[in-house]
Amino acid sequence: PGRIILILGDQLSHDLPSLQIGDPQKDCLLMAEVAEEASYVPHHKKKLAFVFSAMRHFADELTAAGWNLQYVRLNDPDNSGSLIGELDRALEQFTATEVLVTEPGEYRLREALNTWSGPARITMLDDSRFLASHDMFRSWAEGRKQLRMEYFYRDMRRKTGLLMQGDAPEGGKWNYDSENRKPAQNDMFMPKPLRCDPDRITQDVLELVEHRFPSNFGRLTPFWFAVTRAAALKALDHFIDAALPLFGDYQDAMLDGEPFLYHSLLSQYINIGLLNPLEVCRRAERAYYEGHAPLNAVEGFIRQIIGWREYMRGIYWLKMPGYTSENALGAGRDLPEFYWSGETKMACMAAAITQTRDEAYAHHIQRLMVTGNFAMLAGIDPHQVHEWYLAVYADAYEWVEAPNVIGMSQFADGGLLGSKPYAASGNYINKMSNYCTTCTYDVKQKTGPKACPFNPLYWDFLIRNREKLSKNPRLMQPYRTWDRMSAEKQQEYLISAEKVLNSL
Ligand code: FAD
Ligand code: DLZ
Ligand code: SF4
Repeated sequence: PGRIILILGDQLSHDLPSLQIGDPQKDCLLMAEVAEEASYVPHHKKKLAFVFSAMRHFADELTAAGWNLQYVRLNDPDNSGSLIGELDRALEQFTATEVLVTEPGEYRLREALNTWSGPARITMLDDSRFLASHDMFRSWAEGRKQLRMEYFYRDMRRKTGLLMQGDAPEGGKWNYDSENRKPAQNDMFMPKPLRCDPDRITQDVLELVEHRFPSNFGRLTPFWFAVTRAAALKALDHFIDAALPLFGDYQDAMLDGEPFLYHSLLSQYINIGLLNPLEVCRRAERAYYEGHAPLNAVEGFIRQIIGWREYMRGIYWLKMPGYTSENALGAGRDLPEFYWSGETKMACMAAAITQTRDEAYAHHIQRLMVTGNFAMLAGIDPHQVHEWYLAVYADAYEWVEAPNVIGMSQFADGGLLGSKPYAASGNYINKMSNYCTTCTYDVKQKTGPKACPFNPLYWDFLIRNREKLSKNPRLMQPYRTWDRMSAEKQQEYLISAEKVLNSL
């Protein structure tokens, strides 16, 4: 008897370890669309359609390649609703003594498989699509007083040889971020992301999602994501040609009406398995050596993938379980309703949220410095913030989302991931975007009913958390500034902040 090879919805890679060692003559593949995965958070409609359509296309490719594959659709009458249930059901049909699975990306699912008491032995394989294994990350982290991405990143550069000249980094520096902070202008020529037309399979899935999840967040159509590896490769080529050269310069910029700027929009394809992260980096590196894109762009892009992305995964597995309920600052306010409706007079927030609703996408600085920054300043319960991010983005899986939200954006892990909270007043948003020019609020006003809400909230946040944050060397300066303010000015800030908070 052969084995059952379970393939999860974000394991759509032909070089997946379990497929590499599987035997198409003997083994049976199992893929299942299940209610449990589709609703552990109320996923954005576009995300659901993306996952199901990509799963169906991948299943067809595997069948065409000669595999014996059992595919369970969400609406199949016998669908048990969970991956474990589908595994049990498959084992009733096939006599198999072994189940093979590539390690799931999320702790929840790994636990469910590890504690499964079904009639076969489970073999779990390391996910070779990541550069750093759990052991490697753990031994890197052990014995360090502080974990900092930059040092981990350098090791990943050495390990991959990306942008290396022998032992030295290309160009003499490891990091060219200081060149990557230009604000964008409205009259710039903007590349548009590659749009794919939905085929028959995708159209079926769109109907399914509309029918089964009518009240989930997000606009389902127009739906233009790539859902096959071939199309995702085209999206990669398009990004390299059209946007990579200016990716670095405008990486931190935000512009009203331009949701994508020079970003790659590749995260959902990488995370679901259609593109391999290392192949994406090699492609970008080639563009540098061919003289198509400058070093600051290519280094910055590669750092996000072999640096941040891998680092986030390492932190996740180091700290789970428990990481998603961390709340170092004791924040407890409910997530405001406008995170779902977009109905707020704050122009920057409205732009980030409506774009998230329409595209299941926002770029990094919007996630970090607009919606994330606001939630932290307002003292929103980090677990609710985490669940929102996990639901609304097409690229969101807990292993990468949680460290970004709990750690980087909310400082809820108390500084494990970042050396200081990413807290900023309206001034930062004004510098990096043009949102303030059309906003009801005035970014220059510090207090009072017309003042940009980020301004009083910034100070209120620092004062609210003074005991926990004032010893942070990187926050000495703002606390000194506060202490030099007149008592009257301080009072105005706190009263304005209270009014903002009461209105949420
Ligand atoms: P680009 O700007 O083109 O970057 C290139 C690639 O680098 C991305 O495709 C991605 O693979 C990688 N990358 C960049 N930054 C990060 C990062 N901080 N962590 C991990 N990978 C990174 N990314 C996710 O993939 N899933 C998430 O659920 C997610 N949630 C986030 C939540 C918050 C609060 C924040 C601040 C960031 C989050 N990120 C997440 C990271 C980042 O915002 C997205 O990876 C990026 O916006 C995806 O768009 P892009 O492909 O156009 O990225
Ligand atoms: C995200 C997702 C969704 C929406 N649906 C499914 C599904 O029906 N079947 C499946 O196998 N996987 C799905 N996924 C992806 C899983 O949630 C993902 O594999 C785990 O969270 C581990 O990262
Ligand atoms: Fe956002 Fe404040 Fe600028 Fe309005 S004024 S767009 S709320 S930063």
